[in-house]
Amino acid sequence: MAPREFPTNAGGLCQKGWTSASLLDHPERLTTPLLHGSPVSWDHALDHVARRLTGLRAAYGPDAVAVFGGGGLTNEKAYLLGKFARVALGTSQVDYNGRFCMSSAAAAGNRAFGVDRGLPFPVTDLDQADVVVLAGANVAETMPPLLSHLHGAKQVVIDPRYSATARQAVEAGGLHLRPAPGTDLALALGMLHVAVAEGYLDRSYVDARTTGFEAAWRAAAPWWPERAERVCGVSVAEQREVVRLLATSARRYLLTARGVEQHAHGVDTVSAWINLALALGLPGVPGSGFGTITGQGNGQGGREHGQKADQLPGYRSISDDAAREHVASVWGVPAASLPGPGRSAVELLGALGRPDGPRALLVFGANPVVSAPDSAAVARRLKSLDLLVVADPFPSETARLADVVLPVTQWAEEDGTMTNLEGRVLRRRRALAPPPGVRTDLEVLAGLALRLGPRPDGVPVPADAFPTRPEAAFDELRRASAGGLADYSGISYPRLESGEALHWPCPSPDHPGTPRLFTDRFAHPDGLARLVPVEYAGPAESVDEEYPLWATTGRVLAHYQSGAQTRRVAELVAVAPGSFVEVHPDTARRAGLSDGEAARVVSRRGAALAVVRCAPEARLDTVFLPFHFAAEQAANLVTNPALDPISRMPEFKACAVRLESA
Ligand SMILES: Nc1nc2c(c(=O)[nH]1)N[C@H]1C(S)=C(S)[C@@H](COP(=O)(O)OP(=O)(O)OC[C@H]3O[C@@H](n4cnc5c(=O)[nH]c(N)nc54)[C@H](O)[C@@H]3O)O[C@H]1N2
Ligand SMILES: Nc1nc2c(c(=O)[nH]1)N[C@H]1C(S)=C(S)[C@@H](COP(=O)(O)OP(=O)(O)OC[C@H]3O[C@@H](n4cnc5c(=O)[nH]c(N)nc54)[C@H](O)[C@@H]3O)O[C@H]1N2
Ligand SMILES: [Mo]
Repeated sequence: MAPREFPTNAGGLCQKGWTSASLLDHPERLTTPLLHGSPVSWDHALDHVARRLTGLRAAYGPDAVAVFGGGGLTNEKAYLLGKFARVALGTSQVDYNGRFCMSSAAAAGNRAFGVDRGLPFPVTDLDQADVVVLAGANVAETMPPLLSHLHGAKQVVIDPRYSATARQAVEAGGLHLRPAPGTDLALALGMLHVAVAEGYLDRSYVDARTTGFEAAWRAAAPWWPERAERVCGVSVAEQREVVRLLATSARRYLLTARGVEQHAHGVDTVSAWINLALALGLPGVPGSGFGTITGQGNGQGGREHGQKADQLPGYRSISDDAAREHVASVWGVPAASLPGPGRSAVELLGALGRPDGPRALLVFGANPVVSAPDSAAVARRLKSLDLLVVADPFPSETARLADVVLPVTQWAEEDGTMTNLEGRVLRRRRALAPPPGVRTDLEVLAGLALRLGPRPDGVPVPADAFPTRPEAAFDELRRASAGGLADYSGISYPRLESGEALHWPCPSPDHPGTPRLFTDRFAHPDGLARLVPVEYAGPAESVDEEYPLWATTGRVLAHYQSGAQTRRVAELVAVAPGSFVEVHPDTARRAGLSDGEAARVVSRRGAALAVVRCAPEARLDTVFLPFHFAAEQAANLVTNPALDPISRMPEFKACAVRLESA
């Protein structure tokens, strides 16, 4: 399908898309492997890595070697990376940066609906919406093509900042609700209270399609909207107005993103919003719905194929015996040889180099020195490793700490598939020849597997276990996913190339795929969605005299993620040259600062440098920092590595800080 006909973004590309072509022949592009900073041949580099890995494995056992993947990797890479960890290395220690990204929405979606797919409906359904509530989603900057699907709707934006999304909503006659960071759970409880107290509960939907309402209501009953207002700062009138809009409009949607999730209680917070959606009868009803906006290039597919510590392909659990049997049979190894669940991303990074932790780390598609919380501690742990290997097209901050850097291809230079927020599998075609000297991630994995030799435990690894042809990897992924929640077995390269729009589950070659989930039943065995009772707890740390302000972090239009790529594009750097701290002018003045001055944002972990950007619409108690910048400007020098107990997602969106003049 020509990009222009593509329905999700109607051929639209954001600024990053237009300029990313300049990264393909960028002067800083890595084109030769590096060993301790010096260029070496591929054979030399891979031999060295394999020798060190086998040595560490022999001395300390397979869990001494860890793997860190990325949600930007294609499905084929994510699949083979997880398999490489479990089969070639035999380690349980594999996780990925998607843990930072959507894991709280995934966990809440699984427990409410029995399956986790960002949008259980095509994004074009939003075109007909009467009202769309966006909680913690700054789509005007993070997914601009989505805005074109919202133009017909009244928009309600729930965000502590007056974000670009909030601004365009208000200018179009919509609403902006401004809770303090980390207090959405109280707000959602207050709004559920309003829904029930004011007679908006959709009783027939709740009875027919859900279970758990009574317990969820018992938890929300003490949350009079006045009490919610005291905690989150959103007025009773605004709570009532939004509940009324959601309850009385014909076509209504509630969408969440990272602002709701990246908290120490992110899963319960997403659940609180889902409870409200269920009480009002949104999910699985044509013309209405609940959804989560995905993030990374392959945010959805990246979490389905087994690069997550607790998962096997097809969105299976690594602790489930039947799942282990199935996947082991596809892999040609005994199920008992598959390791159990490993450490989650932040815990894995925190364990590196500790006596009980991994001594070597292989990184594919992540830049945790910039993107992980409490990043100074992460850099220290990486430096304490016996061996750090980074595969990347660019010398990222993480690659700069590596013993061995492996130069790999990037998006336009290779074939593969990605799965978008609608669960739709997209074929990505090679458009350009890679620079001489670089290899694909699949070639790197195959080259390492070959050199690792037999496993110490004698488990034979099939000779063709690591195909380098993306289609061969995909065909194996299809078999591994067959029968799982994310069943790709009916999806093939020829079907995708013929232009079919295929959304998983697609269990057979003649199955049309599933653009809309939940229309008849939810994915739990009884077909019912679950409301989950949730309690408000608030951020993991508190503000006090020393650290009187909340800092929240996020994105700007011009930069992508850790900035490893976008900070190298001159046009983007011209637009957004460095970090800033968005702050109310009175709050800045109280700290002795004014617009344009250099500030230090100090937390209990460390300090980041940022230029003051005064925003009269900001909350007095909250500042915002983008996380795209590195070195002394890195927002993650201040963030709190506190984890959600279920998803193990870190609290990027709320930590206590003070401002100082720099
Ligand atoms: N330009 C650009 N686009 C991107 C990316 C990028 O780096 N740059 N990254 C991609 C990726 S991986 C992702 S995950 C997505 C993320 O997409 P979004 O989730 O839209 O992006 P964020 O800026 O992280 O967070 C969204 C908003 O949450 C708000 N927020 C903070 N705390 C709270 C809270 O407690 N409650 C509520 N309701 N809101 C809160 C922030 O103020 C922010 O405006 O974007 C994707 N698109
Ligand atoms: N404070 C704060 N921190 C955050 C967030 C936040 O909102 N606030 N958001 C979090 C979120 S949602 C996310 S998704 C993470 C993402 O953060 P990161 O893990 O840092 O993600 P990227 O910057 O995309 O890093 C990807 C790296 O992989 C390289 N790369 C690109 N394509 C390929 C490939 O095909 N193969 C290989 N081997 N390498 C490739 C890139 O050059 C880059 O160096 O950051 C998280 N960190
Ligand atoms: Mo993300």
